[in-house]
Amino acid sequence: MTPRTRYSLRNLLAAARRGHADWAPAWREAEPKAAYDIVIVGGGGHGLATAYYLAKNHGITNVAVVEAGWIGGGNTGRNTTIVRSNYLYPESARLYDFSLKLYEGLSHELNYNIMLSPRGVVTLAHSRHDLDAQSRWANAMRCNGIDAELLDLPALQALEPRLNCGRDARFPILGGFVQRRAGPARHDAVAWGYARAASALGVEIVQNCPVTGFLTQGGRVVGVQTPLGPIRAEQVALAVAGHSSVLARKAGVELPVTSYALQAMVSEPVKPVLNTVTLSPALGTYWSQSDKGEVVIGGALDHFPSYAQRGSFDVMQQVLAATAEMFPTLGRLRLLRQWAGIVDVVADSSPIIGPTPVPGLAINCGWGTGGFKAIPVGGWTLAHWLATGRHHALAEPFQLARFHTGRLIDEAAAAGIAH
Ligand code: FAD
Ligand code: PYC
Repeated sequence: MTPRTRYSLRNLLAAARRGHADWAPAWREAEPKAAYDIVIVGGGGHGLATAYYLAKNHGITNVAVVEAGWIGGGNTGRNTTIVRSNYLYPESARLYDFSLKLYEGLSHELNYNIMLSPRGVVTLAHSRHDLDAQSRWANAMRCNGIDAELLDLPALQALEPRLNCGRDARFPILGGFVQRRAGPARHDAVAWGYARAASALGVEIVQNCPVTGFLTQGGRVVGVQTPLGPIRAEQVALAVAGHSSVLARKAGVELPVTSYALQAMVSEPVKPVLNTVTLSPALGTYWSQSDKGEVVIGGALDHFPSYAQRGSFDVMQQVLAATAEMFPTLGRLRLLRQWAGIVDVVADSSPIIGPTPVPGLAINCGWGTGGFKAIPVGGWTLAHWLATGRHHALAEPFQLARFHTGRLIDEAAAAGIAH
């Protein structure tokens, strides 16, 4: 044993005895002040990223993020971490690819390893119709300057050798396509990285503080009500995902959002068995392997609206049956955990970013099953609106007003897991 390793072992022992007692907190835990320039409701990725970019891009630091539970405890810490920009329409392609580019530099930007792993996201085709739709989809991506490669069966099998590509499979595969720049990232790290960086710039993070209502004056929102008392603000921004419609209604805003449970599960950890993230939109199921070795298996939305954060048994059963058919080797694994999050679904499967009809109240919601990948761009563009009172060009098409003008951007087909 070298002197150096002896020294580190001594340090390790001392650290084990001390526990976490003298660790510096990554962000300051604040008691709310009476007033801020901006209060952001919801300490998920979108709320925290909004706070960070307000401070970083616009120099606005008199900001509080007010979170009902713990930061990242909502969908941001419950998702299956797929980051991709393989959308169909130019508006979405621009939005999600900007986000992917921010993700590509995020570990460096935040000085926090978010473990982005561009291992490729594969979408499977099970029919002639799927193949035609995917050719159009991949070609649209390339026209929008985003990488996409169509895959025939041998290419697919080479990429993912354990995938059941047999002719006699219950769900035969005809081909697919891959976005190679896409892949998973560590979800908690995204929340913690933004929280730490925002806090370092002066943003206050208040946890265990549910917003229960709004302060209004002359028809304008001028703050929020909480169990810790009222907090005044020149502007309030909501980033509460599945709770958006409930909370917005308290300010008199009706949102075209329906909330559903979306579930996922992980197996016991095993050595590397999956190379990519693979989705079968037709089966409503997808698979990847975490860096710890757990096989991550996700399913489609529950069939009915709900705020019960657990996910129903019939979806789980269907997902596991599809898993055993598509990856027969995975059929022998034991499940370790199953969980769900409440996601905010909008009719055209696209987000809502910007003002509401009530002055002083802005919103970021409607990401449904797919907003983890959009955390950087959601934060960037909402911060732009709050700081300047103007839409960021990327967010302009995604206003709430589109439900009046009818200019919907229907991304249901590219939503990965439909929402
Ligand atoms: P959240 O992270 O949910 O944060 C909202 C916060 O608001 C919560 O912390 C909540 O406690 C808080 N809040 C609610 N009400 C109040 C209140 N009254 N006062 C104060 N705070 C409040 N997306 C992808 O891109 N890729 C994926 O692979 C993917 N997989 C998914 C798998 C599952 C199982 C689930 C559930 C979702 C998945 N998503 C995925 C979707 C993604 O997780 C969400 O779109 C994204 O995390 C939304 O982030 P957010 O910050 O808006 O919401
Ligand atoms: O947005 O890629 C996605 C996704 C897949 C499963 C759930 N969300």
